[in-house]
Amino acid sequence: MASWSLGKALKSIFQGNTKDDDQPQDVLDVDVAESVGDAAVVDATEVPESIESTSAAALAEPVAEVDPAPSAQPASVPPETKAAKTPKAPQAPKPRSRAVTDADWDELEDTLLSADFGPDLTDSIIAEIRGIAAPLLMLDTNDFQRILAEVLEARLARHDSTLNLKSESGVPAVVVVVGVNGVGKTTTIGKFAKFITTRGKSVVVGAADTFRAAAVDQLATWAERGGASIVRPQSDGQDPAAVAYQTVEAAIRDGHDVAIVDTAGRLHTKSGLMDELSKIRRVIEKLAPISEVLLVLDATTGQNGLLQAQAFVETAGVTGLVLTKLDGSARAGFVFSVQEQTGLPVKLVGQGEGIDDLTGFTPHVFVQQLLA
Ligand SMILES: Nc1nc2c(ncn2[C@@H]2O[C@H](COP(=O)(O)OP(=O)(O)OP(=O)(O)O)[C@@H](O)[C@H]2O)c(=O)[nH]1
Ligand SMILES: [Mg+2]
Repeated sequence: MASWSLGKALKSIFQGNTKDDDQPQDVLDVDVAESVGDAAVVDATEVPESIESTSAAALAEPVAEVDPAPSAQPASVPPETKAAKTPKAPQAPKPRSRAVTDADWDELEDTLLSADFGPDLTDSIIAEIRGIAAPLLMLDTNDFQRILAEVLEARLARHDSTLNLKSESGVPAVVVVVGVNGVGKTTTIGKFAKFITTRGKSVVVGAADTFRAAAVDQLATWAERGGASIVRPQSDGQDPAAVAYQTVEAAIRDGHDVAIVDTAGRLHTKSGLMDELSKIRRVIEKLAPISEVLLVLDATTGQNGLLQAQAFVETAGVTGLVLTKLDGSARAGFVFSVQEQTGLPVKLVGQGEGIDDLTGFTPHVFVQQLLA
């Protein structure tokens, strides 16, 4: 687990009143919420009725914070206690406004760079925040946090994270999962299957990673955890495209709602292996349209992940990204740069090795978690 946290680092920027401690504080106390809008207006916690073509917000529900149950009241209250007034809760002091200093901007720059935003994105985010902050002259900590959150959220929201899982009568939604070796494809398929089956849809997974015998058993284990059926290769090392075809065929025959095809990890630089993905797609499309081609990226790989993304986008017809291993990683900047540089939306986020450690991607929820 990383000891450095982006959320804490971002929160600590623009704290204190180093420059203006001696100035009168009510000179210009701007309520930025009115000027830039309140970043917290979106309710991302609504659970859609159906997962078909639904926003991945459903997967991203933050665990509702529930107030602890009120403790039982005593049966009778002594008279002196009845008369006693409830002491007022101490009020948090109002944050004091001050100008943003060069030191604040430097701190923000260092923080974003440390979190893997990369120099270009860091510059552009800071320029945007400066543009909003400049006319306001004096800000307090809350204003600064709100502007930061709004800028980050708006950038993420430029991309549509809606998962396309529409199945038509007799034709399943087909999802193909691709990526380099070890990024978390098979694990993600298990978690994704669980999410879908939990919502009453049936799933079949196809073991089109025929490269390693163990890969089939690994997928079988995840399929069982996720409540999905599995189509295995009919012989060792069978053509992956044939397994993909049989998977969709079985989905149609058995009336499954969703078919998810696992593929072998492959180096994005090996053109022969990349061509194999095109073949898998062509063969599937003889039976059903492909709803999603999800590229899984390991969020801890940083810039190399971007190179992978560019290669897969060209050859595999990727429709969305899954970022795995974001748990315990300080590299949230990767999420921003990968979306901006590939133009592809992040649709799912893996945050652990457990069956439930997959969430959808909702910019508002993601940024609130970052700044928490
Ligand atoms: N911490 C963490 N580990 C993950 C996550 N997703 C996958 N892993 C781990 O990453 C490792 C590789 O996962 P796999 O699902 O086998 O990856 P793969 O892409 O299918 O690998 P190949 O089929 O060999 O290309 C396993 O040890 C997983 O437990 C995640 O979100 N967080
Ligand atoms: Mg695998």
